[in-house]
Amino acid sequence: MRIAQADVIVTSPSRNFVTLKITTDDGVTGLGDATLNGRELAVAAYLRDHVAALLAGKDPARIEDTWQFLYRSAYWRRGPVTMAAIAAVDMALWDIKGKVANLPLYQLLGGACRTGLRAYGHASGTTLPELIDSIREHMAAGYTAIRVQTAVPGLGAIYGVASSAQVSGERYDYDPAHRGAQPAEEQWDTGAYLRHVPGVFEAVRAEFGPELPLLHDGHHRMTPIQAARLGKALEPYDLFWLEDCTPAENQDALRLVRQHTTTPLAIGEVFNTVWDFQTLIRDQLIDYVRAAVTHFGGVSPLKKLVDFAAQYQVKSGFHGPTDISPVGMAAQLHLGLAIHNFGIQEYMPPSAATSSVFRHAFTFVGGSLHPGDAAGLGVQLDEDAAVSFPYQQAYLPYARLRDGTVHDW
Ligand code: CS2
Ligand code: MG
Repeated sequence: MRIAQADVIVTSPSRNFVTLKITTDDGVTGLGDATLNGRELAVAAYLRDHVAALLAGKDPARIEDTWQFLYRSAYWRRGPVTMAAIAAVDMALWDIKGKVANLPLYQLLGGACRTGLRAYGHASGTTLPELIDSIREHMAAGYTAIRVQTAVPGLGAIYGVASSAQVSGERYDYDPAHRGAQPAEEQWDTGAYLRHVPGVFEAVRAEFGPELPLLHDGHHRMTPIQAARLGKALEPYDLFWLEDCTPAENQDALRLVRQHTTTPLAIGEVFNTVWDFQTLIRDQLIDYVRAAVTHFGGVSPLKKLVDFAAQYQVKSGFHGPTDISPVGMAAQLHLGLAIHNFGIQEYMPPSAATSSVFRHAFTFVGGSLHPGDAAGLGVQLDEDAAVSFPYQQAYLPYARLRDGTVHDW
């Protein structure tokens, strides 16, 4: 069997997605997610103009060799665009291997370590009553773990609050990236946020009691000492995790946070290689790895990451927002089912339009996800439906402080 063709499919049901479809000379196909929010076309071009031709004639069964070839032969390594492109090839080859073996991917990765994968959902509110309603809605939808995001008094639209209207006028609801020629600018004030958030968690705990797992995303906005302060202030509310509390290009920054708080820390959705995690894991500075299969180079390197993390009792918490396509989500669920150190899986259900393009075998029942037992990844792409949703330019917002300084969004 040889790879005959590699096609890049860009579609926009509710939001933009980039998918690689590899077809073998026997007619077996494999899918891979290459979606990089707000920079989708860069990865599509990387695949179309530089990778597709290199795959023709290759043995699809040699996944690791192909991964190493794409990573090393490019000379220029790492980074979100390169690693999303390599990820799509890796996922597609694992999909093909599963179909050839007539086995679901998780069986090829060592079989199931559990019956299903606990998921967490995104509750949010501009006011406390709205937030509490949103938590109830997610619990009614089956979620047994809830991420809590809240508006901050005195600030307009901020990350993670579904009902707040962005500068563009659209709600955040489904996806933070908004269609348009320019990114939306938001105002940010870390002091106001730090004064507001602990009280919100106090109220949520008072309403829902001590057991409900609660998560919060700091979304890279605090300095290490601010993150330490928030982590400490949230300790009484026993969070499942505080995520992306500070930008972690400088991994040592987490030492200061760790020094001051026992609130569990999750980091890594913007990371692309194991080296971005090396110090964080080796020195026990985090508790969950947030990498996403699509931005981390695929199933092969993500498996190596969680195996490395397992040695330090660090668990998985794979990134799973709307900009990870159902192909990427399926790949993460197969891996999550097969690894021992599974922690939790983020899950925002795909919209009806997205599911009309990506028909997926994975299920969400009673708060638990399962990849299904279809061969390979278990996702089919309806190319006619995909064509009916052409690409639309969209950007993630960005933030400025009150004095106009650009800040992490
Ligand atoms: C977020 C994401 O889900 C999360 O944890 O950090 O929604 C993130 O903002 C988007 O994936 C960016 O594209
Ligand atoms: Mg996040």
